[in-house]
Amino acid sequence: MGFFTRLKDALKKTKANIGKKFFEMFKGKALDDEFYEALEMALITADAGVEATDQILEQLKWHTYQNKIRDPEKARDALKRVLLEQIQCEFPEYKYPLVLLISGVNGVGKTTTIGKLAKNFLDQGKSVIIAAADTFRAAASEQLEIWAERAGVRIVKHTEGSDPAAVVFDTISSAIAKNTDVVLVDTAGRLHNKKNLMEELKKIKRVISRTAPHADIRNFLVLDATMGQNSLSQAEAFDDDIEINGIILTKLDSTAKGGIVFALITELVIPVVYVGVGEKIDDLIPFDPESFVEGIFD
Ligand SMILES: Nc1nc2c(ncn2[C@@H]2O[C@H](COP(=O)(O)OP(=O)(O)OP(=O)(O)O)[C@@H](O)[C@H]2O)c(=O)[nH]1
Ligand SMILES: [Mg+2]
Repeated sequence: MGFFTRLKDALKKTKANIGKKFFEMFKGKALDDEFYEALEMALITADAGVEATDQILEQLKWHTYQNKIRDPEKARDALKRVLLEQIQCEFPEYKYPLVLLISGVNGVGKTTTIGKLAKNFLDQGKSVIIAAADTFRAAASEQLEIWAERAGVRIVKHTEGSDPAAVVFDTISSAIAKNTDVVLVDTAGRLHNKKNLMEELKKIKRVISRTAPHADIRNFLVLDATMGQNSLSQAEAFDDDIEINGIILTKLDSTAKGGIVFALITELVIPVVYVGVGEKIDDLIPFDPESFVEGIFD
């Protein structure tokens, strides 16, 4: 199955929520206040957030006015264009060696995503090593080890309770020695308001830049799409502390509120890089704005 079909599948719930409303709205009615109210409601209930919703409405009004669109059928295409414009973001051009630091609050899907990323890079012919820098609990590195085995990549782990920055140091040293292309760093789930845990993450980040100064280093934040608007404050806090370059939005398949993508990109101005569309190793796809917009329409 191609990326688009899988994204479309994952967006079924969101589409049932938002797409159906779009369909009703565009059925032969006029582009009046009632129409715009219905659009506003559709976007807000899909968690697109007030800011993105306001901008989308304004853009659509402007667009239909400029192009003298009065027919709701034609407004549908205009809305597609406006929605697409709202979530434009470029997929990063990676350079190798590449280090991806993966962080996020508890249970959002960091470890699973690392497994999927490992497979993804392997499929592109890259060599991969994983740093088990969630030393908080023993089960964490065991879980990661299963993913590493599944993907068929190396993993560096220390004992429970050891310094995660030391795991990262060892992993990068091994990557340098073996000329490995990609280092994936799994970290413990942490609440963004826990100062000491955020300090630990900053330390990991410092160790990465010190030990891999010539690498392409990216800090990706994993957010759980089912958490809706809560993920915005998480992202802001992580961004303040470690400067986030990209978002991985997981569990898009488990929510009807995929509209969160609009809120994230509009309010944070951080690109969404990948979306998680299931629990299996191939269920991670590069974010493509066009497929996303197509996926929520009928
Ligand atoms: N449906 C669905 N489930 C997902 C996705 N990504 C992760 N999960 C599930 O989310 C749960 C938590 O995943 P983990 O990878 O353990 O999350 P984590 O962020 O590493 O958790 P901690 O290390 O405890 O902070 C697991 O049951 C995963 O299978 C996804 O894209 N879709
Ligand atoms: Mg984990």
